[in-house]
Amino acid sequence: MVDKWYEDLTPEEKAKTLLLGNDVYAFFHSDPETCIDTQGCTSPVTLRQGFEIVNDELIPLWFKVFADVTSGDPTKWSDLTKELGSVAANSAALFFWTPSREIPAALTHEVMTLTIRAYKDSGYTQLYGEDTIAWEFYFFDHAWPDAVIIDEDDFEGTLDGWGVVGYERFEYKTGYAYKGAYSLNIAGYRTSYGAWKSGILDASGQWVPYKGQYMQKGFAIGAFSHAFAVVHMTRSGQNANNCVRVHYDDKDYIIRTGIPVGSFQPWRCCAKLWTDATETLRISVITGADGSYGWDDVRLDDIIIVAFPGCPPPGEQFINGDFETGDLTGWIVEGTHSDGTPTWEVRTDAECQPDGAGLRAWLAAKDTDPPGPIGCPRITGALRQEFASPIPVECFTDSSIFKVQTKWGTDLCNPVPPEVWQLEVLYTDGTSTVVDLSGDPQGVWVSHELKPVLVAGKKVKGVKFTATVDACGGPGCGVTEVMVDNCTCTT
Ligand SMILES: [Ca+2]
Ligand SMILES: [Ca+2]
Repeated sequence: MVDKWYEDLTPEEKAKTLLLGNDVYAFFHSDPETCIDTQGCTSPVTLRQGFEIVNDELIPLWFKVFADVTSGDPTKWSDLTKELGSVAANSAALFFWTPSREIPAALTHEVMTLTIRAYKDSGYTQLYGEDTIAWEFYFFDHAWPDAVIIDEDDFEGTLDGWGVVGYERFEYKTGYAYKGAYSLNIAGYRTSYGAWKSGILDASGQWVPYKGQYMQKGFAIGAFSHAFAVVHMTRSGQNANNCVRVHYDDKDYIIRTGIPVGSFQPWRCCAKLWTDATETLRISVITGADGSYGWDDVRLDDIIIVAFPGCPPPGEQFINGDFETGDLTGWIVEGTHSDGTPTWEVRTDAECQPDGAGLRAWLAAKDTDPPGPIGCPRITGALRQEFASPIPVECFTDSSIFKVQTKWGTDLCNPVPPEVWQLEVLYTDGTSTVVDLSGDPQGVWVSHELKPVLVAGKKVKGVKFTATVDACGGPGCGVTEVMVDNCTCTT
């Protein structure tokens, strides 16, 4: 099965090969960086990593795989240890390691030390030898609210901008679609006709896609923290373990087994991409079992390039946080007065902060608004702003600023405080941190520091002010009012 001796491997191949003894090796089927798009999966997901164990010793050996989560949450994993069974002397066998992990709610990066041990007995007590490799996992869901779809191609009557090098057939056709009615059909030549093979043997003797044949497309990916390619594939000739090879620049990932297991037909294969650059992504597939079967074609569909926010570039994240444009540019108002005008507006304030023209956002009930439970006209309105891209809480450092200034007041002749007066820090998962402003002293501007209230692990989407106020003053007596000014956020 193995077509090279360990001594013949390249340094790159040796780095990915475990050496359990002088004549005992383990070859992994995929590169030690696994990306999993959990969209549509039920928790926990079962992963599948194949590896070939070669036993060129003169005795049979028994093998066991262990994994130690060195960065991440080991309590979310199960079946990290597996007894694989034996390999006879001068033989090789294919094994699958199938751990499970609970699906996380946010982009998760975990690192393991994977160890394979060889034993001289079926009870796994007499150690023959062992070796380890660091393995990285990325879990994400391309449908999460903070996921940014850079590109999605499902070949519905178009090649969606993909070009091709080396394949004989490269066209959109009906059938085998993951999404819509069409998928991308790729096929190569018969090797007997003297053309390139789409598959080559790797160090373990397994077929992998040949890098010289590929489809390609350029992508500009901005300053995100992470980006991934998600590829759906089916009808892969006769090689049940075949998947795709994703390469760009000097990166070269081989992703061969269906991960996660059993959830998808076709298979879903994911790879980590670059960020903050424009590069050409290349995808190679094996057409047919090993490239020698001729017209065994494969079908790809729904290729998604998805990115997740990183820390924003330095600078103010609020638009018009001081309202000095004189209007509510950058802000979204929820609610209207009974006369149809928006609940929040921009007004001057003699006591406003000394910025610009002294303008601030303002809400109070109008005489025409319907009466509330205490008989006075009442209004409820919200003022919201969402940042250009969500900000992970981890981006806020000691030198970051995230604060707002608020004020509420009534006339002394009828001092009814706001029924509701609050600020929410909004997160991408739909939750928020509520800061109750109703207890603030009346009639003075209060600065609220928001960094201390942020919840670790979340991504900040924006802020929202909500007030319910009554207008109980008669003529000349004024109203209960709430105000916002000087919102600033720099990471
Ligand atoms: Ca399609
Ligand atoms: Ca202002």
